[in-house]
Amino acid sequence: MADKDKNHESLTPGTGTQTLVRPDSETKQPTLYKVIILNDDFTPRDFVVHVLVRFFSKDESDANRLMLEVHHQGAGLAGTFTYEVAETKTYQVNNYARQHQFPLKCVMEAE
Ligand code: TYC
Repeated sequence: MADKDKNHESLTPGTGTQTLVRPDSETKQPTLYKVIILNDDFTPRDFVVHVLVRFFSKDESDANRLMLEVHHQGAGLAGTFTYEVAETKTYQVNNYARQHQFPLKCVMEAE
């Protein structure tokens, strides 16, 4: 208590910290980015499934479903993230595929 008085904290009710609150209309939501995985003719299906499990935390059956969707439709949504997370995942997947000499690619786009 003596310490608190020294810091004048006892003059501020509550926690001793202040929170500034904006009206909802002024609160900005961060822009989200889609990470889209693209089809190609060479990357093995199993490798795509493995990538979806490893980098996008899919379970095996969701990963398999998404892989087939991409295989048949050309592209598919791997996930939606903040800018930095989307950028990191895109970079990691493209590097990982290149290291294994597969042409698999992800791209990101603003939602
Ligand atoms: N089209 C590939 C094949 O036939 C499989 C594949 C699926 C590749 C999804 C990339 O994002 C992809 N081996």
